Amino acid sequence: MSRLVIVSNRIADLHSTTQSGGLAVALADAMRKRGGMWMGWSGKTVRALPDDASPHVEDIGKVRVLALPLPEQEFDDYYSGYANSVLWPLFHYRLDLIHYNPAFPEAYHAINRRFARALAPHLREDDLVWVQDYHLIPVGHYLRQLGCRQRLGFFLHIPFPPADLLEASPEHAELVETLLAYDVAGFQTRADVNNMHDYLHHRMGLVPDANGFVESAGRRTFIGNFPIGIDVDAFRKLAADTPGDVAFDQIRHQVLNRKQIIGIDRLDYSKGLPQRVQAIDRLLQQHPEMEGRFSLLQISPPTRCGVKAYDQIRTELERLTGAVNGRWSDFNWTPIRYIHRTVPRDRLASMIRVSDVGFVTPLRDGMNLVAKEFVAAQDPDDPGVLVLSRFAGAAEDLTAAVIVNPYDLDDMARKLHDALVMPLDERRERHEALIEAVRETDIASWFDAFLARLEAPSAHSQTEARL
Ligand code: ADQ
Repeated sequence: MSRLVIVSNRIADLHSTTQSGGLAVALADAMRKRGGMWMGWSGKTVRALPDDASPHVEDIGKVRVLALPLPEQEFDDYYSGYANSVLWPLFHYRLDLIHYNPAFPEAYHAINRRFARALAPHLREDDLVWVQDYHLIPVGHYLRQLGCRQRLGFFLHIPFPPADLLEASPEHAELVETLLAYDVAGFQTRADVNNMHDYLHHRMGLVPDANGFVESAGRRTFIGNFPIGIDVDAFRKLAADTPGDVAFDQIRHQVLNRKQIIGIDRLDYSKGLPQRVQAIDRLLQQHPEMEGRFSLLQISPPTRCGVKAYDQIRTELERLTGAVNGRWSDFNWTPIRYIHRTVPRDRLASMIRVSDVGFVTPLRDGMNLVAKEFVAAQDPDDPGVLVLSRFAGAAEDLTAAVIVNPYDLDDMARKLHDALVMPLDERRERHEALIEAVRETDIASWFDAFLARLEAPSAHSQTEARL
């Protein structure tokens, strides 16, 4: 078995199993079992650093960790700058929120070059290298420049936008070209793959063959979708254990005949949080009889603080929540409970299980693991209802959810009402189809399918085959 080398901006904590992010935990588990090498930013920035700085090397169990410190200013321009103020809004179709500065792409490339230079001397000939996400798109290209002939794969966790939008970036051509340095370029959904194909075809004259390969500069790159998922049984187990105070809250809701809607998202403008709060307001306007009959529990930890668009979305959400609560609350009921911090995973899972509706309404999302966590956590005998935005990648496979358009408040309010009063038979029927889909696209199948593709001989580039 070839050694697997993961490259990501952050390295998951391989010592601990109590982290908050589902994906980081799942990847760390897989690496602990399989063994391999993991390279990422060390979490530390320093004033100045030579271009060929070496990473700190540490063996944790079967995993060799390469932790790279990065220079302060360059890191800021790469991370808060290009990655999160240019690529994130651009790839989430939000051209209006792009904040561009020519220093950003420069730093982005400098950091990607640093990653490649620091990694190359540690690679073995038959390693499988798997680069994660939008922070590190050009790493593969720089590894190739250094003469690396290993099989290289890349997975994009966020959406890939249509060509017309991508072209708003001055660097669109080189971003796509650097993706073609990999043997496998993986995306979340069929829609993302179509967008990539469309760009290749209409902007570069490259047409993928019937097996999904595109050939450019003597290299064949497989382009395909690998929908990410969760560890269904682990999450289900986590959810089944209800802490006393969560159970008490559930009983209180039952006694008062009150349903609980739950929303869980980083406080990000892509998640459609203001629209969600406005939909609650619209529901109460359309159905005054629902006053006191439900509440929304919104859990949104802070994220990317210091980036202007994130500070703005926080202010907007707090203003809207205050306004809607002020308008509808009574002395013994508030329609929205809002928690602005990270919640331990076991607690989060049990809060999801005791909820009647999962309200997942991103304006655009690569996949959205919360939608899958909601399905996994439900009691199959008395399951809650998933209300899901059509613009979440998860909607491609979770077609048995109640699908909404987050830009259409009337549609959201109407369907949220349907979800709150949905009869048990229909809830069970939908849940059966949903849990099947969530199992089919779980984290193990994502991991295995990507690696199988990367290992497949057909994924080898012609250049490599000739050498
Ligand atoms: P995210 O944008 O972070 O991920 P998501 O897929 O929903 O979005 O994953 C968030 C994870 O964090 C979930 O496991 C959730 O339970 C957890 N989480 C959220 N709020 C929390 C809180 N308050 N406390 C504790 N845990 C919390 C990116 C892409 C997604 C893609 C994933 C994986 O934007 O589209 O699905 O990567 O590829």
